[in-house]
Amino acid sequence: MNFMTTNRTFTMIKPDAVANGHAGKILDHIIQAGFKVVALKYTQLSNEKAGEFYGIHRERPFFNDLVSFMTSGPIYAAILEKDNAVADFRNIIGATDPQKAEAGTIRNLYAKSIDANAIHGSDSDENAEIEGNFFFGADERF
Ligand code: 3AN
Repeated sequence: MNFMTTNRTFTMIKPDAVANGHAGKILDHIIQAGFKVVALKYTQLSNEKAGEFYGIHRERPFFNDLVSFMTSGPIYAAILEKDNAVADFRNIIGATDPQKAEAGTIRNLYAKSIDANAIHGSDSDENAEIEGNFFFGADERF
């Protein structure tokens, strides 16, 4: 097991949350929950990059909508550090469908729908490392 990755996760504050002016509050929520921001980037995904990032969902009916949505405006991408980062972060963002997200979670507070759901969080240590490397070069993450 790699010590560095077990304590890290990857997130994107999605275009809906950025467009609605929620990025600052969401970042503060994350920091207040005990996560340290170890890499941060404001960027907009191309169709190609979004398709690659969500490649696992390519055959799903919502794939095209997901790519259009994720390329519709700028996002914040970040690598976060905390003990038990992946699971703890999934807990503070809440369920994929904001209607099902527990009160006080980021999706409950800031998301409107299952596609425009404000935030992404890696679902495993392995994906956290892949996704972090996808957005950040070796000189941008420490
Ligand atoms: P999560 O982001 O909670 O890990 P995933 O990885 O299953 O969820 O799905 C990736 C993204 O695809 C979600 N964040 C959401 O934007 C979108 N998505 C997932 N399931 C659906 C669905 N049934 N309908 C529309 N969009 C979906």
